[in-house]
Amino acid sequence: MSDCIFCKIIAGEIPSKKIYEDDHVYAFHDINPIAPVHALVIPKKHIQSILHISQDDGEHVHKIHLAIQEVAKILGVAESGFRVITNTGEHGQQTVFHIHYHVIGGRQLKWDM
Ligand code: DGP
Repeated sequence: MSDCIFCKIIAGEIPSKKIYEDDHVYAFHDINPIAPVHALVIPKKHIQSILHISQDDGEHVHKIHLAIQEVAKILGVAESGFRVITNTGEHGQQTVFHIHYHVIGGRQLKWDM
């Protein structure tokens, strides 16, 4: 989508700090981290939110989870643990409407972060 900032990041039109990339997934550091580790893992396919995943998106969803494993290992939080969050819609405080998985860790997290 031409007006989507995450599509522009995937295309290299907006700079980002890449952590991991494969055919289906791009992962990069969040611009506004809330913890020592705060990555965003996104499908290269533009999917608006968790509510917009279709029956045909199984490979994207699978590859995102495998990429999250890789990101956790690369950033050194696979052993200590981390949290994965997908904000959805207004009450979920979703601000970028290209589905993304926050990978947060590097410190002890509480339920209210
Ligand atoms: P959410 O509230 O779940 O939609 O989170 C969107 C996240 O995206 C937020 O934590 C900040 C991050 N973000 C927004 N614009 C950019 C950008 O241009 N670059 C990077 N690296 N992160 C961004």
